[in-house]
Amino acid sequence: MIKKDNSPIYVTQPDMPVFDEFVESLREIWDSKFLTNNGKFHQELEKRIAEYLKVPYVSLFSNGTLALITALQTLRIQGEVITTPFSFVATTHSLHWNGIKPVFVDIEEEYLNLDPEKIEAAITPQTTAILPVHVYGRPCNHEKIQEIADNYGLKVIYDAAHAFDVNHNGSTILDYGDLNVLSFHATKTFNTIEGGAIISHDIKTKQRIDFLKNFGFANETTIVAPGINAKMNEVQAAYGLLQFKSLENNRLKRQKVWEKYSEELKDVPGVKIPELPDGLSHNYSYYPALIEEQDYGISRDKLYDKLKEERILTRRYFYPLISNIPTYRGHNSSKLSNLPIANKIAEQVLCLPLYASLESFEVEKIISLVKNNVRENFLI
Ligand code: T4K
Repeated sequence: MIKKDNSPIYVTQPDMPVFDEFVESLREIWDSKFLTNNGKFHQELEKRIAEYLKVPYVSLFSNGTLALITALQTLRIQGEVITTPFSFVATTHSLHWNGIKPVFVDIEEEYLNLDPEKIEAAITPQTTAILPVHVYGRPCNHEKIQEIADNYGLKVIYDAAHAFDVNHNGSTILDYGDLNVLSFHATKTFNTIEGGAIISHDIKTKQRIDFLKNFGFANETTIVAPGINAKMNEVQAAYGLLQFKSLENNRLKRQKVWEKYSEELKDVPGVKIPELPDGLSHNYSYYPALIEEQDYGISRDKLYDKLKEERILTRRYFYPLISNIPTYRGHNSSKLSNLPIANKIAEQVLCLPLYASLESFEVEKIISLVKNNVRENFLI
């Protein structure tokens, strides 16, 4: 069966607010003639997000990448930073834009996050911070990471781009570390078209973040740092506020798709679904499946192509591995021998479509194609 209008099934689709309500907000912004620079909608959105996520301070940004770059500047991070190669390129690019050397450490096979057991061996006198990523919203081993950071006097900035509304053992994972960075890009479970935020734990830090994202202005005539322009505008903020109306409902819809995939794919030879840790209240933002060619019969890339032929546009998040792209592959820590697990996972991972408006016939179609490929190859 093909999608009704023959359009492709994307890996993700934005959750949209009600159009007429967005038009109403636009009218209000239009009439106010206040379009950006900490306007009414911006202030309200910071407040709403802080309440919803139960975090102390939120600073909104025009996108997650500028938020990451600014988070590093906020804490004056320099020298070397330990990070994971298994992420979206923006994680390491944020170091590059600050003149910081990334030092890649391998990931855990089970959770796909930075392996804390391997961090200490990568620390040098130049190391100033750790930049882990909660990949697909799966929490890092924060206790162990914090213990190492405390022992060596390092800062911890979490790239929490995928971790909006994820709680572990009853509290938000945005409590971990010194700063947390969120992305509100259109493909995220909470989106402001483009957007992002830094979550901080005290008002002084929030103030510094807010100066840095506004050219370094502390007031009309005082410029305290060479800040950048990374402000979220009123249209984005108004759009974000409308998302709260459907957040919970959309999460439940994604959970249903997640559970259906997991139930149907759990016994398919060569398809491994990384489990979620106990005690997790998840946002169900991505559905990574690991395709093991030997048992599945065809490679991950062949499956990707076959699904594409059927207009199902899955994504290989995160391939290529950041450490293998030309900008970073010259680093010592980028060697294959240093990152065997990340390299293996990057060759196997395929993210299946997952979003609230994905229809059940579409889910069925994806499942049956994934199942049929293995049957065809082994003639079972
Ligand atoms: N850290 C991490 C760990 C991240 O994953 C990201 C971003 C960042 C930092 C940086 O945050 P931002 O600066 O982006 O706020 C997408 C997103 O652009 C990117 O935000 C995201 N991670 C990354 C994982 O995914 P692409 O290059 O895969 O996007 P694109 O345009 O190919 O879209 C993916 C699919 O979504 C397409 O198949 C079509 C569909 N789509 C996309 C857009 C933009 C829609 O249906 N509607 C849309 O408006 O990077």
